[in-house]
This record gives sequence, structure tokens and C-alpha cells, in this order.
Amino acid sequence: MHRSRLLPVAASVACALGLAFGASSAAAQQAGHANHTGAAAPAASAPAPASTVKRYVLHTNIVDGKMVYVDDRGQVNPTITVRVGDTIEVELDSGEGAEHDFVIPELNVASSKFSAGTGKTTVRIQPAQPGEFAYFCSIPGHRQIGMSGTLVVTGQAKAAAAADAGSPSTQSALALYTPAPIAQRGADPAAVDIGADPAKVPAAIGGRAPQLLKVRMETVELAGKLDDGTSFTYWTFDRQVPGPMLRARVGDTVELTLANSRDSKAIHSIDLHAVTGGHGGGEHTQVAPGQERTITFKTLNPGLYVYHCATPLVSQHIAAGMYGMILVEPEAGLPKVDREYYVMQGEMYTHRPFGAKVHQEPDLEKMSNELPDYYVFNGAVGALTKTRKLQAKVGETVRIYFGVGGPNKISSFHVIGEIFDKVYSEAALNTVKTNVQTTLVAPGGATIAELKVEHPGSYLLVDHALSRTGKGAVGVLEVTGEGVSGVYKPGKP
Ligand SMILES: [Cu+2]
Repeated sequence: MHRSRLLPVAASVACALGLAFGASSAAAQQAGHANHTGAAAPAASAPAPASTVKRYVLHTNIVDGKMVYVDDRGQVNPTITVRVGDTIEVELDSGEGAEHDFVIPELNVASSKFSAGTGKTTVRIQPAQPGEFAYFCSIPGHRQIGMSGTLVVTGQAKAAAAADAGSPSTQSALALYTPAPIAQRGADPAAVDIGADPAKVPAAIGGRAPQLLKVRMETVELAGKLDDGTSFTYWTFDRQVPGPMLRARVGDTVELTLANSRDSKAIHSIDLHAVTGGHGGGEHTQVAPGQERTITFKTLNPGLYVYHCATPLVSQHIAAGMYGMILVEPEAGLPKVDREYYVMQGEMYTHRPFGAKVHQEPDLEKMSNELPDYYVFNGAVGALTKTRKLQAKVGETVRIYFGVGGPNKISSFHVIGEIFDKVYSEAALNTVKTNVQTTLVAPGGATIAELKVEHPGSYLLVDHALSRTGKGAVGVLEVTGEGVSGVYKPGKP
């Protein structure tokens, strides 16, 4: 993350240094001058060596499910050829609207970031040595999903330039790969509450016949409250974490439309683990800002399934809040209970430690090393301990649909002071375990846990890897009413 954040900062440095790569500063200035007057041929007044300015136009787009650069002739990730001493200018614009850049680290070339919001940008390259160099987009995940091509430089290395290049290029490379300090800003005063209401569970379906369900979800990037005095730019389904709980029955056909907000900087998508084919939908729902896509699928297998964004870097999109669940009821439905709740755990990787009163930025290096700063239930610290506690009355049976978005950490789900009477382990509906204290839930997995409450009090939902409660992973089940006689007595102090 540090690297990718650094690139735009380094861009101006790299561009400035790019001039130093020319055969001589005079020739470079001539070439630059020729460029400004629009001449593509060698500048008439320039003595040998003749140099030219070549222009390329690259648009970004999604082709066959991959993010790519496309030139004016429709060539995908074109090979760009240039001679030593020539100058190329690459004009870049975001065809699908998402944010990208264009870098050639070996040549210390980095464009500024560009998107539908910023409009076009231009990057200038004046290579001094022959060779083949990779160009790519440095936004995490974009190179891996296709945004990469080759720059071929022909001709002879300029001895003087090579000698000249030694020192400044080393410095420039160091500048490019040394993490820049991240501008720190206070919590966003406009940050909103993104924690999903755990009580917002769709009504039970029961024994009806299969039918067509139409679902629409919007991916939205917004400043949300991560903790008191701390905000974070969440990436969400429908402005909440987790995204809305969906409910179908086995055999239903679901027509799901995913719209990506016009204000988004990233492409988003959805992979539902309940879907058979098309990468769970991820293959055909890569949606650019302002666009939408619809997929249709049949719910073949009953169970409780995680869904999540499947746009690279997938773990980054998940860590930013892009996960939720869909329940597929069996033919006869699920046994009736008194209360149903929807809770998901995820972990977050931020540039400042837990509790910092700032606007937290994602830290992809910590994410890569699996060293989270926060563990959250329903998206934020305190989401299930303050305004949105789970509620029940003595004698009621509570069912918790519990899933882990992750992206990386297993949850050891436990309720302090209670025992799960029933657990549908791994959310497999035909295998009920009884009398379970703690149940493991994998990232991208779920469980259904039921407990009948016999005694009033505040029961804590935790991940029993208990260091995580101090980093946000705690919720409250508030039980009211008269305790069942003989179940528990506090004794005299
Ligand atoms: Cu996404």
C-alpha cells in the first residue's frame, strides 16, 4: 500500500527525472519544444542526433472480464516501441471510469492517478537504454487482472546518459520505493453509521413453491464511523457492513442486479457462494462506476452462504467491508424460532493502530502480512454493543446467522455465559450439533447457532481468540425477564 500510495507522489519526481534520461538536456529540451508545437518529426533546428516525439493514447477498459489498456486501434495492452533518445508521450484516460495509473518502475516512470473524475493525464517517457520494460497499473490487483504491457526500447545506450543516469536514477528509484508518509487527517465529520442492523433479517420463507426473486444492490464507497472519533472509507453493498442479508429457498431463481455508484473510484462485483457457475457471479458482475450488470442464478443447495466483492485486490475489497450473506432455506423451511439475528465478523488493516482518532487509511502491507488492527462485528467497533444490541426475553430461542467476511481470519464464535443448544456447523443444514460452546467459522464461511435463553443479563458475543475483543470483536445479547429458577444464583457478596 505504501508503494501504491507513493506512486502519485513520486510521479512528479519521476517525470522531472525523466528529462535527465534524454541524450542531453539540450536535445531533450528540443524534443520537448517540438512536442509543444505539435511536430512529430525531428526538430528541424536540432543537430544530430535526431529525436522524435511519439504519441500514444491508452484508454482503460474491461475486455473479456479483464482490466486492460486499449489503444486507439483497439489493441489490448499494446507493445509500445521507441528508440533510445526519442520521447514518447502517453495520454491516459479511464474508459470505464475507475481509478488507475501507468507506471514503469525500471524507468522511474509513474503517471498521476486518473479516473472519470480527474479526466485525462499524460506521462512522458525518454528512455536512455535499450531493453524491454513492463508497464502496468499500480493500483493493487490491477496488474494481476490484466493491466500490463511491454515497452520495447531499441538502439544503443547513450554512454554519457548511462553515466549521468547512475546517481539520479538511483535516487529516483529509492524515492519511488521508499514509503512516503501518509498524510494524516482527523476523523471525517461527515462519516455515517455503516453497521448493519442485526435484527434486519428477511422474513422466513417456509414451505412455498420455488419462484423468481429480483434483487438489486448498489456498491457504494463512503466515509463511515469505524469507532468513536475514527472514520474509514468503507466499500459497501448498500451502504452497510455486512451488506443486506438475502433470503431465498432452494430451487428459486434469483435475478440479481449489481449497480456501482457513479461516485465510486473502483470497479466492484459480487461472488455469492450460493451460486453455481461464473465464479459465483464474479465473472460477469465486474461493474464500472455508474454502470450495472444483472446475473440470473438458481439456488441449487440449501445453506447460509457468504457473498463478497470479487474485484482485485479481492482481500482489499473485503477488508473494506464488501461482504454479506444469503440464506437458502431447504424445501420445508427452517424450524421456527422466536428471534433471528444477522452478524458478521471481519478484520481491518489500517495505517494507524486500533483506537487512533483519525481517518484510517487501508494498509495493504499489513493485510498481506495478515496483521489486522481491528476485528469488527457488523462493520465497526461498538456496532453491536451500543445502539444495536441483540435482544431477547427469557424463554425465547434465538438464532444467529453468523458469518466471517474475513478476508483472512477464522472466528472462534462463542457467547459468554451461554451454550449453543444447536449449531448448524459450517451452515450445513442437515448436520445439527448440540451443546456446543465455541464453533469455528472460516473466512468466507458461516454457521447458524441457536440458543434458548434461561437467565437475564448481558451476554457477550465474542471471537474466543480473546485478544480480538480488545480490537472491536464484541457484541451484546441483552436478555430481559425473570430467570428460570435454579439455573443461576449470584450468591452473597
Ligand atoms: Cu469491490
